[in-house]
This record gives sequence, structure tokens and C-alpha cells, in this order.
Amino acid sequence: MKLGIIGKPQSGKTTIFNAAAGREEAVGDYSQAAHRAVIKVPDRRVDELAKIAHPKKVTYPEIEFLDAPGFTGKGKDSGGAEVNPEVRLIDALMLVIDAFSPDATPETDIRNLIDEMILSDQVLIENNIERKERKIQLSGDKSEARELDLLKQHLAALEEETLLIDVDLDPEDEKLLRGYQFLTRKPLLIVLNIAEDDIARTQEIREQYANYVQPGKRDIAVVCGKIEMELVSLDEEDRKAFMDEIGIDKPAVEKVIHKSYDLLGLISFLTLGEPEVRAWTIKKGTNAHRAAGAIHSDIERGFIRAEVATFDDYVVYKTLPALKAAGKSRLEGKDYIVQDGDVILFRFAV
Ligand SMILES: Nc1nc2c(ncn2[C@@H]2O[C@H](COP(=O)(O)OP(=O)(O)O)[C@@H](O)[C@H]2O)c(=O)[nH]1
Ligand SMILES: [Mg+2]
Repeated sequence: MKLGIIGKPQSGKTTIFNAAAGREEAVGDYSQAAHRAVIKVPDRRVDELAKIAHPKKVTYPEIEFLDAPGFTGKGKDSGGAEVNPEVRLIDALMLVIDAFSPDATPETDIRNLIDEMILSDQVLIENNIERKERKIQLSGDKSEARELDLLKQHLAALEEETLLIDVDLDPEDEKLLRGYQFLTRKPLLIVLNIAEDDIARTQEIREQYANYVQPGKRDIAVVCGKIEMELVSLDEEDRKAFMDEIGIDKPAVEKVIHKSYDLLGLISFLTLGEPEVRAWTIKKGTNAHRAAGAIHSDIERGFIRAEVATFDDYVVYKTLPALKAAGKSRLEGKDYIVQDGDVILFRFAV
């Protein structure tokens, strides 16, 4: 799963990328270079289970971040220039907004970036409508008429400034259009990059922008990228002291990572044993059979049952026999829908 960081130049994209990835790419240089990193999603449940199992290895969930320059921030005046094709292939977008510089205009910038995404989808659709109409005319083949119809509906929606993620589609139609990878159909995390002096006002600022929040579609995070980037460069002790000083209890970038994970529609289930305690990433709604496949195809193929306990019960009872004795573990079959935080032992035979 991939998340793309976009925004106008100098909004702090690379700064936030560095904070999330623990990297030291140059900032403030108007560079158009893209950066990539696989980022660990901090998960306190993994840490807690590791205290119980003392494993040799601890593995966190991961998502891939792409720092993707290329948006202009000029809104409708951007001309709908084709974006970096890699951005189209991404699963969710993080829109970084300058709310730190003295002459920042965050509301306008959000509007402009969204307009730019709309325009880019519009151009893509217009080109395809033209191409499809010509094709249907030439061949008389009507099989693509439905797709053409949908493209026209989508174009009309965009012209009214409706984001495509807000257009309801039945699954068949969704499949027809999936290949287009419309930008405005992707979940969007708006990250307000605030000034150091505004950290105490984080909550207040978040509320100011609450109108953008739409569960599963859009979310807001407020961070000071500059401080966050400094935080990751410190060792644990200094970091703790620095956080105390500025009055925060954990890096805000953790929240950004968690919100990205949520917006991507991802959850984790956990496994533990002596070799490894691990969180596995699956799509919300995945059944136990498919979840087993996330670990190994053999486990999926030879699936017998899943022994499941909630994380909260696991930390109380600490072992499967104790959980069983207390009636806190369940035997589930292939169709069980795995829940976030389930601790699972798969029984399988190959
Ligand atoms: N004061 C302040 N400056 C920041 C913050 N985030 C980024 N900057 C500065 O803004 C400039 C542009 O940052 P950069 O990450 O390179 O932006 P990009 O072009 O979007 O990748 C750099 O000089 C950063 O130091 C912040 O939270 N506070
Ligand atoms: Mg940059």
C-alpha cells in the first residue's frame, strides 16, 4: 500500500517525509526530486505483546510513502498538467499545506490543490471520452457504451466541483473505471503544517478544519513538520526531554502515519511466538482464510481453524491455555471477518 505526499512547492512535503521516514533528504531547496521510503507504523500492541513473548524479532506494519513534487498550487490556472504518473498509482494522498509561514493562506491552498486534482481528472476524462466516442463511431461496437456513459457522468460531477470519491458507484461500474486511477477518487489526508509557536493551538486548529473530515474519505492532521523532523534525529532520551519541553507526549507524525493507515482502509492482526511478534496488514473486511494467506500461502491452503483472542484479553491472560480456561479465546472458521487487534493462531495442515 502506497501513500503519496503532494502539495505546492515549499509547503513542507520533504520535511514531513523526513519526519515520518527518519530520513535526511534536503529541504527548502525547491527540489523536484521524488523520495521513497517504507515506513513502520508504530503499534503499541506489538510492543505489549513483545513484553509477554520475549521474541527474537519484532515486526511492525509498514506502508510506503512517496514524496511526490509536481503540483503547482495554482489551482485552476495550473492548466491541468499531467501529474507524475506514479502519483496516479498511489492508494491514498497526503496533501501538505503551508500553515507555518507568516503569509500562509492555508484555506486558499487547500482549495487550489483540490482544484488542481479536479482539473487533472477532468483532462484525463475529456481525452478518454473523445477517444471512446471515436472508437465507438468507427467500429459500431457498443460494448463500451456503459463506460462512456459513466465517464460523462463523472465529468459532470467534476464540473460541479464534486470529488469523485463522493460519487456513489455500484461495484460493477467501479470495476469499469478502476483503471483510470482518478486522483479525486483517492482518500485524502490534509496535513496542516503549522509553525512552532502554534503547537499549543493544535487542537483548536484541527477543529477549525473539521468540515473537511469525512470518515473513510478525508481526514485532517495538524503537525509542525520542522519540530517533527528535529525529533526523529534525536536519540530516545533527548527526544523525551524535547517533547516534555514543548508539551507533547508523542510525535505528531505518529498520528499522521496512523491516519494514513486508516484512510488506506487497513487494519492489523497480531501473531506472537518465540521467534517473532508481528502485526500483519490486511484490508478491513478480510476473512480469516485470506488473512492466513497474508502470512503464508501454505497456511491459507491448509487452513483448518483460527484461534482468536482480542488484544485486550491477551495482555490480561497472557497465554492461550489461560485464555481458553477463561473462555476468552474463540475458534473461528474461514469466513470469520478479522478485526483490528485480533491476536490469532492459525491451525493448518499441509
Ligand atoms: N518554520 C517552519 N518551517 C518549515 C516547516 N516545515 C517546513 N518548513 C520549511 O519550509 C521550507 C520548505 O520545506 P520542504 O520540506 O523542502 O518543502 P517541499 O518543497 O514541500 O518539499 C524549508 O525551508 C523548511 O525548513 C515548519 O513546520 N515550520
Ligand atoms: Mg521537497
